[in-house]
Amino acid sequence: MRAAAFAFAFLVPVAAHAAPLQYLSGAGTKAAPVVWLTWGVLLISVVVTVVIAALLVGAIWHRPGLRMAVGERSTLAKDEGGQNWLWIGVGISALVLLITTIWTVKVLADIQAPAVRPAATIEVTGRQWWWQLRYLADDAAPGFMTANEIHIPTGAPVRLTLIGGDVIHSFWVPQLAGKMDAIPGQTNRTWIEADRPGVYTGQCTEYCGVQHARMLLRVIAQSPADFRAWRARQMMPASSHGAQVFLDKCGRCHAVRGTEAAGTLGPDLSHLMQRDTIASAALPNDVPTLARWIADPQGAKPGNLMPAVPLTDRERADLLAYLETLR
Ligand code: HEC
Ligand SMILES: [Cu+2]
Repeated sequence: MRAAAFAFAFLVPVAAHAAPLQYLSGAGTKAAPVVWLTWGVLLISVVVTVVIAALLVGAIWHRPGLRMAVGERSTLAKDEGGQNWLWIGVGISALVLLITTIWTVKVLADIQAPAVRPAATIEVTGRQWWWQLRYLADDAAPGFMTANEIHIPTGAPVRLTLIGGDVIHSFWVPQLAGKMDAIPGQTNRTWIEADRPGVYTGQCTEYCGVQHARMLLRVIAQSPADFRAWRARQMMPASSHGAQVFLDKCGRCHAVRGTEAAGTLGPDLSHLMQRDTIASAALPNDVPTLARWIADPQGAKPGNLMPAVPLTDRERADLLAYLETLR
């Protein structure tokens, strides 16, 4: 019992802290009631388990059959109080279940829709094996595309519409919101909100092929001013220096705004260098990693849908220099 209490008091928070996908702590108005519910149900479950274990041990100990087994004569008589105890047990169980059910339904209803108008709407398309992001145009800014790193302003809800681009994926950022599937041919709506700046890691939670495990995403919550600045930078046309190689070799799958490269099979690269990671948060975004990625995408993330494109040394160098300008 002491050991269990110790585990609860210390190990659970430690584990929650070390894990990249934390679900025992939240960071926003949507997450808060869910986290309370999680801890509440966890606690109730522990209490129920302990009570049942104690009753079971007590029952085994006091059972006449046990004494019989150790040599006494059976004293098993008609157990008069038994029926009452049965009903008390059923009543308590039903009450506990009812409380958790009502609590769950209430939380689901509370987080159904944001209380105020969302600050932005983002169409999130799950693809093998990355996330395509389309910020929809609103009064504040025109729309644009990006990938894998969802920037949001703090303290305001952000509406997400989820689509499956090829197979079924599932969107989950545990510190901000529960899971929701991204299904081809269907649009699911959810929302997220973060109350403090930070990077919240998410993960695809519906098995979707060989690189499912490396289909992460990151929600980057920024102060509203930082978010506006980021969004403004997204609107700048991408520099076109050295773009010819890119257009020839990569443009059928990747888009760079303001150029003829308009492919959609791979992530939009207009402001590639503004992302901290590539390949759905599987790799850091720096020049050596980009060079390795372009030379051997299959070595870096086996099975992903980008082929190695044959390039001369000169083309490779120009291409990398060009990618570095995509800020
Ligand atoms: C046949 C289509 C195709 C071609 C051609 C292609 N790519 Fe890709 N590329 C992809 C796909 C698909 C991904 C996403 C891989 C993943 O994360 O699973 C990707 C990912 C990337 C990424 C990581 C972007 C991010 O934010 O995660 C970079 C950088 C990139 N490609 C650069 C290039 C360059 C440079 C070329 C030309 C030499 C090129 N690609 C050619 C399909 C392609
Ligand atoms: Cu997936």
